[in-house]
Amino acid sequence: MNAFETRLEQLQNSYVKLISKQNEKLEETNGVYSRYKYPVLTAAHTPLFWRYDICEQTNPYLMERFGINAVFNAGAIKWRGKYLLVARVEGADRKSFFAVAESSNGVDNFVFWSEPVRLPQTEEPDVNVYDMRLTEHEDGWIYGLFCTERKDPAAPARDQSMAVAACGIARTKNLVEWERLPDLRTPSPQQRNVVLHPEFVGGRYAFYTRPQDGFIEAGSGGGIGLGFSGSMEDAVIDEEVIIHNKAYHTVYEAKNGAGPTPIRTEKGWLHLAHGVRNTAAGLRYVLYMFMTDLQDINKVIYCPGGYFLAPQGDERVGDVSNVLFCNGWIAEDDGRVFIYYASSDTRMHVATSTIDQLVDYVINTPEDGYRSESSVESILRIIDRNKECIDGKPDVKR
Ligand code: M1P
Repeated sequence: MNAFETRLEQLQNSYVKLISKQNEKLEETNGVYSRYKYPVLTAAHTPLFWRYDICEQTNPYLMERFGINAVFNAGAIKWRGKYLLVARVEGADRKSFFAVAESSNGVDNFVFWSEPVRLPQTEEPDVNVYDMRLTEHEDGWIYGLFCTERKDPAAPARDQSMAVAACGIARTKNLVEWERLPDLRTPSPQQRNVVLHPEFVGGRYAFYTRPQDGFIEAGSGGGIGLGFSGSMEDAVIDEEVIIHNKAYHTVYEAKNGAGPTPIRTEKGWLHLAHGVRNTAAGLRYVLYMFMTDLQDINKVIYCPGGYFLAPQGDERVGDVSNVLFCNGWIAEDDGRVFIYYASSDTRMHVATSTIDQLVDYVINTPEDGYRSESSVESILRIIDRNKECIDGKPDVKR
């Protein structure tokens, strides 16, 4: 074998080793969910065919021709028996695009489909697209709502970072061919983290929104909003009502945003969202949960205090460190839930739980009392209950 062939074989061997690796559920758990040892998708999971020209004549050094920087913030869906992630794949050039990866068991061996998603454009082409939420709507379509980012036309020449974020909409029946619809129009100047509710509400489409004044700062906007539109072909929301706002001294003090499509349970709609606060080390993104009423989806009926999932160990470090973000989960008919979350804008992980565990967590975790004294009171209530429970059982450890 010559040097080219040897290198190609090495590349192929390490790729096959990576996509064949079995994941391991971590033993340590808080009883609510279990994490897994290895990320389910990374930049190295992207096919060699996308990154390398493997013709010796045109690429004698077998150089990478298109670098991939990160794979993160994936939408998720169970489709024809497979677990699919529609990942945000970010090139070395900073541009993101979408690509579908599939697995047979949802926890390992995710393999990308042969080509990235060919996303049709609107009259105003996207500069950057990211964070697709997939919703199997009762109208029969699978919708992908995502952020489309374009340069702010009002940006002065000295500022090449000013952008406008809006909600792009595409729909599909097979996750291969996508129909692009006009971007969502709302009263807010910018939108990110928009999620489509899976059912009609009063005959209309319902959207969870995140109004914001500027590109990064939610500003006077912020909070998770709810708005309605009679159509998806020309989706317009006239009024956004905030159903879960940012709040002082919480994990969603600076901003928050809806995560994946909510899951219907007997007790209410389960929501997973991200909350952001500012620290001396920069923004910290964690995941939190809440539940809304089945009949009145703008009514939050339970909201456990604090975070549900926060960056831990290696998850803390990446391109944008100290970030967990989730825009995809899969609820199985047997009650299992696969939560696909990204760490530090770099890689994808999975955590598993069940509907019963998540509902129990949401209903029985004390709410945020907004003061240290209330936290102590919550602990004292648990201690009191434990005292009653162990009464006459001398062996129980305190
Ligand atoms: O870098 C962290 C996240 O920042 C944005 O989320 P939000 O609009 O809620 O602040 C998004 O760009 C997201 O993709 C990113 O993971």
